[in-house]
Amino acid sequence: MEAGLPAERLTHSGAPRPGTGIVHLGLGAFFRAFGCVYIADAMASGGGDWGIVGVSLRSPDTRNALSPQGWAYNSVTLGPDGEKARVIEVLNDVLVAPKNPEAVLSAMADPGVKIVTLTVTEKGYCHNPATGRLNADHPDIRHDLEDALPVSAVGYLVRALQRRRDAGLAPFTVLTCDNLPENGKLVRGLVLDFARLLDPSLASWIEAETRFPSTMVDRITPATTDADIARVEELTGRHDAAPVMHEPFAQWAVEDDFVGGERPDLAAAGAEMVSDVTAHEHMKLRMLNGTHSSLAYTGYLAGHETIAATVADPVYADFVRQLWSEIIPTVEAPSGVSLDAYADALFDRYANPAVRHRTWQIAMDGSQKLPQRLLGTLRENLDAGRASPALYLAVAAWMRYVGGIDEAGGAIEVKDPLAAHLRELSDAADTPADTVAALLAVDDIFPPELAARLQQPVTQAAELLWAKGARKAVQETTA
Ligand code: CS2
Repeated sequence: MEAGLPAERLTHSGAPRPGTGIVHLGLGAFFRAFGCVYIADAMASGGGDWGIVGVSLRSPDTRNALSPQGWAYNSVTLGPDGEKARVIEVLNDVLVAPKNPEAVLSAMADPGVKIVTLTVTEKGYCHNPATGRLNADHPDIRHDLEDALPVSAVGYLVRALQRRRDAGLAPFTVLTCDNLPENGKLVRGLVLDFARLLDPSLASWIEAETRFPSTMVDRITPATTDADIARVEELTGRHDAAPVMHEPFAQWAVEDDFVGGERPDLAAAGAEMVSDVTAHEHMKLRMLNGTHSSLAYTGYLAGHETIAATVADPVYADFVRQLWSEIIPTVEAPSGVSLDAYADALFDRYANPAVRHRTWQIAMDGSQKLPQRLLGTLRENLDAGRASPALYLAVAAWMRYVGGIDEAGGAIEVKDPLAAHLRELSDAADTPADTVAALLAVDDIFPPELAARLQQPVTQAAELLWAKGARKAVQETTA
């Protein structure tokens, strides 16, 4: 490219657009780097009208960036030896829910739409992370029970299913792609909880007619930065206002349980269609997300900016291996998978220096992540009488992190729906033991019976962490 000349803008190629078969709620970078790519591949090989209408539940930024590009964007693979860009043209439109909830509901109630996919993050389900049940006191849920134009994902699902039932249409399949255990079952429970409060006959119809397959999704996708946008422009010669950046690896295991069997040919795109995804989900949530969060809190406190930088520190490389040795005894391997080989592959993925995945990004929303990433593993180890020093340290590091002050006395920008409450509890505590006691009492995260069993070992880890700092504590815990 000649310096000084503005780059040509990326636009839609003009290839015929498929009809819309999918509405996606929560159009973040992850789904554009993952689900959209699988669905583009599935259509390339098996055809079908599986174009996607994306919905942003909060901000108009993605819509504003993609609209002038005709909804096309680059999916950029961050290989250890270079970047490769591919244009994805699978979006037919992007809607901004708060601006036009009616348009979202009518898209979801369109007879051509067979599937609603979701990536709304853990907190987007408005549930109690400790129990997995709908939080009926959540302000968004209270709003959605009163008002036919919803704001929450669960509200959109139920109100759109209500329209379909009233119009005599079949329901859509609800395909959640968030990192929650048995995510299909979970969202089914939340949808039914909400529908029962709204209209019990609707709940019975949903229960009988709708399908909620569980899925395990995996592709590391750091947030796109301005520097990424500039590099992609250099790489492709065209300006893309919203590329997505991701590692080469991708894995999607999907329960093959769709309304009327209608779905894209995901297997042709490399997805594993299975009858029960629980083993895949447990393995991934505990071994990947569990270590991700552990590295994020302990690594951030030691000043490591990214996961790659964290595991390049030999002390942390040993720590993550120790974590896997504590986690693996609780994981049942999916058939044909070696958990040791899975851990080795994860290490290589973390170490990829081209993926600049910030510890701060992963540290976000810990209150919503801890139960499925760390606490289930800890409970099973406690039941079996197995020691888990590295996992206790990870929980203690989360407690230190949500206190909002780093080891050099600087402020931490803690992003979490419970941030203010956690900070208050932490500020009121004088010692590491007090901090641990106060935070373990938050029963949205820690069921009381588990909290009681965590008290002593997490306090011990916290005392080490407060006294020695994260890096030293990691080192001593691993030795
Ligand atoms: C990460 C995940 O941000 C996080 O909490 O642990 O987004 C992780 O990168 C993906 O689940 C990988 O598939």
